[in-house]
Amino acid sequence: MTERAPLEARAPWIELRTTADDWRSASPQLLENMLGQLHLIRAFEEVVLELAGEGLVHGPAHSSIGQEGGAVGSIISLGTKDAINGSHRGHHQFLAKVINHVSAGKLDVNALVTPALQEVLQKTLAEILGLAQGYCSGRGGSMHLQYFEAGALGTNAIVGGGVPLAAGNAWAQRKALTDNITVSYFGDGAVNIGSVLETMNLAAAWKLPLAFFIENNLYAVSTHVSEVTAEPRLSGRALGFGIPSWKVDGMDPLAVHLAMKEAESHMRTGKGPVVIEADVYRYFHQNGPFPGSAFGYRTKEEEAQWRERDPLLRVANEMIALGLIDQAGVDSVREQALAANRLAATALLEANPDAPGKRRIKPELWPDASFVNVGVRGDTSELNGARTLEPLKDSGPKTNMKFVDAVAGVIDAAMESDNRVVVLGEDIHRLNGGTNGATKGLSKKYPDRVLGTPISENAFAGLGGGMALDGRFRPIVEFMYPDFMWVAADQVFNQIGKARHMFGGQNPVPLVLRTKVAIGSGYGSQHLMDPAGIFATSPGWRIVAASTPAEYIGLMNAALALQDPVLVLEHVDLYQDLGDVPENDFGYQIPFGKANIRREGKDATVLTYLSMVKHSLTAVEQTGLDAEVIDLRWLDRASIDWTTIETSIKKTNNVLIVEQGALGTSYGGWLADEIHRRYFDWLDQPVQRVSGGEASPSISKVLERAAYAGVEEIVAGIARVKAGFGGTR
Ligand SMILES: Cc1ncc(C[n+]2csc(CCOP(=O)(O)OP(=O)(O)O)c2C)c(N)n1
Repeated sequence: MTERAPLEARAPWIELRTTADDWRSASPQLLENMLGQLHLIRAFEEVVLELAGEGLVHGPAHSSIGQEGGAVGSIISLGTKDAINGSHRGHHQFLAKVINHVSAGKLDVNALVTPALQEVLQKTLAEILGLAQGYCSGRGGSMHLQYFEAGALGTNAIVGGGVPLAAGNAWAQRKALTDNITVSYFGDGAVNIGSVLETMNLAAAWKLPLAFFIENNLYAVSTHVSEVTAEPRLSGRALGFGIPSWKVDGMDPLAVHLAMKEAESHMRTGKGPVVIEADVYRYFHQNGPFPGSAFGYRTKEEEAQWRERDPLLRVANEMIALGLIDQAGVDSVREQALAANRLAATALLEANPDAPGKRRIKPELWPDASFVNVGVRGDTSELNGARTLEPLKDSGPKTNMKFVDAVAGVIDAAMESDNRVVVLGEDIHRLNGGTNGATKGLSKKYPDRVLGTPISENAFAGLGGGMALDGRFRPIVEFMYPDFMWVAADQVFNQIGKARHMFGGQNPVPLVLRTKVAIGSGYGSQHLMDPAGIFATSPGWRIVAASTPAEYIGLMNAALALQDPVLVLEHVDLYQDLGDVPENDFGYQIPFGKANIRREGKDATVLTYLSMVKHSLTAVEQTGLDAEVIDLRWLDRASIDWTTIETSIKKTNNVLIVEQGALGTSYGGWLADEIHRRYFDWLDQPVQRVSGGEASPSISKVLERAAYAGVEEIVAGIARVKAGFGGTR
């Protein structure tokens, strides 16, 4: 007979409800703070909806009206150094956190709005309207509210997208030996997305002080939670990851506060993450000033029932019952909150001269259109004064070293000299340096800064992004193969690449992402891409690619010094190559934005990078063409060396771009386009290109070789260039 024993989850899962005793024991100041915050936030969003109704809010305005209790209850006890982030519906969390910050956790209901608070309301409203005086200079708007100094890390328009970033912040909180915590807010809809679930696993495995705060308002746009999951008690998700979790009535801010206090003591004492699910309700539709019932997915009766349990009413009534305030006092709080928010709006609006009776945004408050591209990346001033070296031209003493040892060596040196440097990726802590030996020796020397991750590229890339945004640590993230960037695409491109610009251009994102191109290794269709083209056409990223060990050292050092995300490309074909590197020197940088002319010539300019540099040199020698071979080294559009390229093109008047990978996602596409635009008059023929074919390389050796470009294809490319010379040479 089979034996069957019931198993129990390791972590507790409880529902917390308040009693009359809890209200009696709550400190009057706490309740006063709650009442003040709830009213300030409610009135703020009412004004936002008013403006949305007048057509003054460009884009969506997702109000949280009705569900303020979750944010206020959970944030009210947090300090400035505790951090939060949130989703597209984040006005309430942002305001609660910033109000805490500027009021030092103490509101006076008789004089609710201090000048500092008035400024908060105005700057937040200005941001939502897209105005220059907003917290993110108008770049972020309603869905990207960030005020770092207040511990508001930034809200996020990708459902679940902020959660991995919060994990990075939580990692930094703990690693910096603080007991500060990080809270990530998201909705019921986000509970079903990979970013959240991957991060729950990672945070639990690494015991991060991170609260996953679910605002369960029952609807994702118009889809009811019960339609999309078989377990609509969403805090139950935590059990699968060994995370303790609380379910609480979010219309009762004190209940949320008490649950949070329990959760805080868990997190602050190093026990790891928590999940809190607050049942809340948004009175309005997904965005805009109409109720959800107007769109037919829920009833007016349901809305009325939830409104009866309004969190503002709840706190006011409990306080009245306790004799802490009377109705006139509550009315005064409401009036003060409304007046302050109206005043904030008035400061930003004026009568519209073209539409009598209507308002418009004061024209002088818009950002200048010339601000559009400022801060896509930083200004590189952080590299000023760095020691640079051109190691292939340097005549100092040299050591012969394998490329892969240069990778491990320079990371080792960086970790030795800067204990902010942290390395993370799959298996990098084992196998004598990961799958290729590129992190050899590091886990022994720096066991707490070499982090072997779960197979969760989206979560651990985002965690690196969160560390970078936080700034206390310098992550080097490894993707075992470049194609895995698609798995992590949200964090890589929507979050890490866009963060600086989206939040106003000031927030550095110093993250290094290493990956190896493995074309030729037989790993097939899903492992063998060259990602340079995708990164080059995505905002925010810088890209470096070394063709020799000595240049790798200098490029990695520059990448680590930069305040931007930098993709550091490697190639399996290069790992075993030997090259001379400066003796006992892992500390120099390759000059920023400088290509390297590897062969001077006058007949054609060959632009290439990574392993294709050596193949191009071979091909040029085979053909006898007097070509100038330029190793680009810096590949992104902001760092590429136009001076060297231009000088060469003006000399040769012919260009061949050489890359190894597939045609569709190729790097050369944008570069050829740019060269045509910049140097059309100097070109004797269209830019010629060598790349792989349309197919991603297959596992079959023959088909793989047919799919990518090598020496033969470069020779053929050179022949095409020669054919284009015409009769003059
Ligand atoms: C990855 C992603 N998918 C879809 C959307 C479009 N979208 C924006 S908000 C939303 C609903 C989110 O619901 P929930 O997570 O419950 O948050 P709520 O709006 O209820 O606060 C959707 C589908 C998005 N922004 N991101």
